[in-house]
Amino acid sequence: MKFSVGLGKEGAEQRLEQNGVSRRDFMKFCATTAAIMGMGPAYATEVAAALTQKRRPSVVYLHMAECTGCSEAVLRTVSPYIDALILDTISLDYHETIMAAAGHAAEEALHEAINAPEGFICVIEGGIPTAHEGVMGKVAGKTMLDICKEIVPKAMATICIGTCACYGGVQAAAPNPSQAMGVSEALGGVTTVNLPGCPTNPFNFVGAVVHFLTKGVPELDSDGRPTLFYGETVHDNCPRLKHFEADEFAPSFSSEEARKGYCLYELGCKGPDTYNNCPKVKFNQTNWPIEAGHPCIGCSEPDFWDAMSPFYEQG
Ligand code: FSX
Ligand code: SF4
Ligand code: F3S
Repeated sequence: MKFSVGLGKEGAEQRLEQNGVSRRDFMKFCATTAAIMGMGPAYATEVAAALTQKRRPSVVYLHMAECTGCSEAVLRTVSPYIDALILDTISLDYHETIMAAAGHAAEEALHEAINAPEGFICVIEGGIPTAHEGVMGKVAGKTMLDICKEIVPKAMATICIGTCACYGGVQAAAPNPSQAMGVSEALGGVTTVNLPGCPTNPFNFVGAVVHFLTKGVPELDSDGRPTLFYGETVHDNCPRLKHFEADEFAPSFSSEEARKGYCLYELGCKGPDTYNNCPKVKFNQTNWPIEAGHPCIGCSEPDFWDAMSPFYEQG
């Protein structure tokens, strides 16, 4: 079962227009994606070509233990309608949250997609419960652990979307009764492209897919994160950095200093220890935690939640 059919460049642009994405919006989106990938404006045309290519990669999107916030972040984006772009760029053959098929029809779609000769990209959202051979997390009568063991080795690449799939995330918070962990760890160290964040910024997802389509697997750091998106800390690019350097800290959320944009370090900010591009990319190209007046809680780090809490104090 497919959500749409590949029609080539003109067809893709037509479909996007039908979804309210004008060519101008589309090129703006491509330029933003190029910038996030560390490329100049000229690269936008290559991004556009990758996003409208005739043969779109088949994607199997699996849900494990999580809150579906990452899917929501991708699907609830505002202008220029990243959801339409993503759904148009990839051939999403299996996604439990949004696919129309259910039961045996859904299982059949999955079986077809993972055995297709042209191959597929596996996207995983959520941690893997591993206690008692994984029985605490099941889909269609199989443990999440067994589903991953079966599908991940067959994929051309596996992208972990969200901190849970990358490292366990909220599910792995102490006392972690299900022994939830990230995909790589649960499968004995298999290589995954990790896009942490709770949730992941949809632009990092699009950027990773475009990178894969144009240049292959991006360079990864020792935690499996593309250095393109996770090469600098939140603190490195924070607009409040000048106040940090001048020892100007907000003593409380309701203080005059907080209103003036002073540094949130004394209110628990984990930005200095957190690698992510939120200050540059923002969510919905609109805002991000620190600009909205809330400290970074370190949501994209491998040891989030335990090592980053308590959120409102420095550890
Ligand atoms: Fe939720 Fe995604 Fe957090 Fe996890 O996000 S926003 S709990 S990273 O896997 O759905
Ligand atoms: Fe660094 Fe956080 Fe202060 Fe920003 S608010 S300068 S990230 S400590
Ligand atoms: Fe997460 Fe911190 Fe960004 S909490 S969304 S990494 S600012």
